[in-house]
Amino acid sequence: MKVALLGLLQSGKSTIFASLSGKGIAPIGSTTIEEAIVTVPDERLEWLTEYYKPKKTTHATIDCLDVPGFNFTDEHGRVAARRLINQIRTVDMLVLVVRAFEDTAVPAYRNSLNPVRDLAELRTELLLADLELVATRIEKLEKQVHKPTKTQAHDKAELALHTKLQEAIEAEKPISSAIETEAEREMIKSLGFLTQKPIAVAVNVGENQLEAKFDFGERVDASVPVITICAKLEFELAQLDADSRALFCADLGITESAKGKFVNSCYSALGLISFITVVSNEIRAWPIKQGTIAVDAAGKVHTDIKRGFIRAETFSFDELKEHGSEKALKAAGKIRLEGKDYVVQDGDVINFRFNV
Ligand SMILES: Nc1nc2c(ncn2[C@@H]2O[C@H](COP(=O)(O)OP(=O)(O)O)[C@@H](O)[C@H]2O)c(=O)[nH]1
Ligand SMILES: [Mg+2]
Repeated sequence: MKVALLGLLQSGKSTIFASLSGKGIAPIGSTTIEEAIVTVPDERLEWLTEYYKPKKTTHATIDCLDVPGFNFTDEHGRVAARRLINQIRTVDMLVLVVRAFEDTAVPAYRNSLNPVRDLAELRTELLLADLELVATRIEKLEKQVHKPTKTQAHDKAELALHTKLQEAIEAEKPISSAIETEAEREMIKSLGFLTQKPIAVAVNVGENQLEAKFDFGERVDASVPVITICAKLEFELAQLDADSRALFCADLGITESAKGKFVNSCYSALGLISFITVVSNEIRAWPIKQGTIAVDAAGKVHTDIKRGFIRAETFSFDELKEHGSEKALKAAGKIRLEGKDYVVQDGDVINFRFNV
């Protein structure tokens, strides 16, 4: 899963990226996209590792991109932003970072601090970038549909779809709101429209705003996760060892790490949950879409397991923790044998039975 951190100049993306990845902070003015693998924290895996003592524990990971800040206030900045936007069309989702922290040492975008306006500007620019792509495609298709080629019927359908998408964007609606069928989704898949992707919003707050809640009103759909992070503080915390970090967090009243918030917002925006396998001395978490059935979950682990699927021996992590041991769990009848169509739940610990 690939996630891009996007935002206006100096909103704190690189600082957030550094605290998530443990890497250094990209210098201000950098023009290249940085990439890092972020481990998904999961307390359940720590507990299971303690219990089963496997040789290896494998966390899920998120591939994270730090995209240089956009500056739409001049032509040079707009050109640079457009180039960067076209480089991230294959990512799975966007985390839009907006600045809310006050600091006279860091110049504010458009000379004033205004997270609501900044988010609106960012989203408008993403719409414009998609509009440009739609317009180019329409221009090409309009020529193509008149030719009696094998693809003529498909070209006509695609032209109709793009015309609908253009109308949506002109009404300031994201592409995602205009897609109605799987066939439509398939037709535009390779174009990578940014406003078709799930988003989360990360508000970068000051140290005195840790408790602040941000409401973007109707500008942000209720389904979009909005999180607050104090990037500067998180970066400092990331430099400490685990014990001192825990002390500082307790002192500051921080109950959830920036990494935890960030990962949860991504899982929520993408509709992901995790199941866990404990096999051949390895404990591993597997992210899947909510609603995935057992046989497809098996396919994530190995195509052979999917093909030879017999049953999914399943229990929930919470129940194991509650009963204290697998033996007690079994005695309580909490270990289930599920079939192919069982809808996998978050925190299921699954042992797939299969033959090949
Ligand atoms: N006071 C304060 N400064 C911050 C915070 N986050 C970032 N900064 C500063 O803002 C500037 C821009 O941050 P950076 O992460 O490079 O922003 P980017 O352009 O979005 O990547 C740097 O000088 C940071 O030290 C924060 O939470 N509080
Ligand atoms: Mg940066």
